[in-house]
Amino acid sequence: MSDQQDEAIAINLPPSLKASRRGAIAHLRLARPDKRNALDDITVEGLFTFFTQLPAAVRVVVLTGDGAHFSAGLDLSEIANTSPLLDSILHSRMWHRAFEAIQYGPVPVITVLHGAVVGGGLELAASTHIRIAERSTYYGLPEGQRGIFLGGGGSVRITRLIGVACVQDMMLTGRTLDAEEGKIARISQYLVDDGQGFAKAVALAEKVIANSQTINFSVLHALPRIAESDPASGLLAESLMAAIAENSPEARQRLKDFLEKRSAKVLPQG
Ligand code: 1HE
Repeated sequence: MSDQQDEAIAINLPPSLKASRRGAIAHLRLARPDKRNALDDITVEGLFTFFTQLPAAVRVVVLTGDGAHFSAGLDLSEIANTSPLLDSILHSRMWHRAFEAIQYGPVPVITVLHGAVVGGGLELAASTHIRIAERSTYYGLPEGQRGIFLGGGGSVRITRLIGVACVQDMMLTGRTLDAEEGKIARISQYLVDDGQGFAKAVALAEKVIANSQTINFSVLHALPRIAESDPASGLLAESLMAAIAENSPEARQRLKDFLEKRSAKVLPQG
């Protein structure tokens, strides 16, 4: 990534989101640090716009938050006044639509976490594929204390990541997890020192880009659905996906390269 220039991405985004591209890596920033990257409607809609309008040249997205915190979650000022029940349902469904566009979007998303990763901020992070936590990171679900419930898919995605019991503890007691606890709980796959998250994300992004697009697609779209289906259907879907993948021209070439000793061996990483 180092010898390439940042380019603008021609997608119309709200001021709370900033996007740029360097080669095949897009960098999307939550850019509302004065409100601790609280997610208001315009930002959530902007996330949907971004992930549904990505240029084809983008093969991976790195998501970060400006300022001292990744995200303080839902912008509470937007729900402070009562609204008709249906509006609240549609509001939550709007979040679902945006985060679905991330989880089942066109490319893998690597998120760099730091500071508060709270409520809807954690729901956003949970809809991405790889999470790198810097040591300053802490996780909270203060919905319980605010008298509200999860609404951005956390009941499904966060419980699948860390289990119902852990989410219940966080919501009932207001417990926060620090970065190490979050790694043990499997919120983040990586834990790095403060300030190191972006470089780590770029290094991982380059590995992701080196894969075949068929494989990245299957890991994003087939794998989680197979994991959630009944075992018999899952096994059949796995066989179908395996056949599609291994008969792709990319796989043929990669297998030949390995057998003719042109590609790297699998060695432990230091
Ligand atoms: C906000 C929000 C917000 C900050 N909505 N405005 N989320 C929460 O319950 C977390 C609430 N926020 C906090 O606990 C703290 O702000 C932080 C620990 C994240 C950061 O503390 P700090 O001292 O750095 O900042 P601050 O002084 O608290 O906040 C700076 C400004 O951001 C301030 O506004 P200002 O006009 O007085 O400068 C805050 O009001 C504002 N701010 N967080 C609105 N969340 C789809 S359902 C999801 C449900 C949820 O996400 S519930 C979790 C909500």
